[in-house]
Amino acid sequence: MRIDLLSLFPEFVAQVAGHGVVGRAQERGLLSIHGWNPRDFAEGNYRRVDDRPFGGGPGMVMMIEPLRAALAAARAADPRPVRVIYMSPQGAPLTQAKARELASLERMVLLCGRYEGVDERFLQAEVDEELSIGDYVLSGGELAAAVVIDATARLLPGALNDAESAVQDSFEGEGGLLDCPHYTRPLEHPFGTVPPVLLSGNHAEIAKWRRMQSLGRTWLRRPELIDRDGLSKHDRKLLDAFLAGQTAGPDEGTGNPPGTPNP
Ligand code: 9D3
Repeated sequence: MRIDLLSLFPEFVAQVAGHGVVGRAQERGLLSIHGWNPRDFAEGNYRRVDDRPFGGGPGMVMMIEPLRAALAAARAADPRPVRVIYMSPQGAPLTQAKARELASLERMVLLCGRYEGVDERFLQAEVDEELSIGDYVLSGGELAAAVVIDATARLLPGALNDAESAVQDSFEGEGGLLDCPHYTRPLEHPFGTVPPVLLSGNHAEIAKWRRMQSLGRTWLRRPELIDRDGLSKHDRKLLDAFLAGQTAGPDEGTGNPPGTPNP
């Protein structure tokens, strides 16, 4: 996959994308990221990329021409058709399903706005879709583009190691439940004990406990992700057992999550 960034700070995004899974995907040749700075395509001594909004008001608006020229250069750098995405608070929310869709593309352009935004005529003429990463205010589209790149790159075939893929498969297979709690050494610590079931060696019981934790935490923390009536009979029993453990009284100081049987 090839990603072209249109940004006044393209090296900022490339920096974020140089580490971890995304960096490795680039090293493995699964992904290439190319930055284009509209400032390099701006005319005149001042190389203006923004101007005051018609109608007045605060802030500045990114001008059409530097963006148009930068996008034309990005398009011309590769013959394959490209999806042009504007990172914008007005966009559709990024979801895992959207990340999967984007990971299936051969190319995309991520346009990052600064100031108050981009001249609407450029968006109408050149942009295929707008994406937001959530309902909070950022200072520009660059961090949002980095999020899209991260979520997308890890879905490219070969980007993850076997261990990482196993985790991801189970997450996607669980239909969007939250993860269960995790523990590692030391076994004994002033902060609490480890749920005994995890030390039992009984893999069926461990899987059952983890599933119960995932169901219970999702129910408590993100109820909109779970449809109790849509659960299988088995899952409904696990959720009920979790919730019964919730109200069964103190955990006797173990600090274990609710639903963990005390020995
Ligand atoms: C304070 C400025 N706001 C005036 C009412 C509008 C505004 C303009 C530009 C708010 C944020 C931004 C910059 N944000 C992005 O470019 C952005 C973004 C975001 O802020 N939140 C979530 N997703 C995204 S994607 C791009």
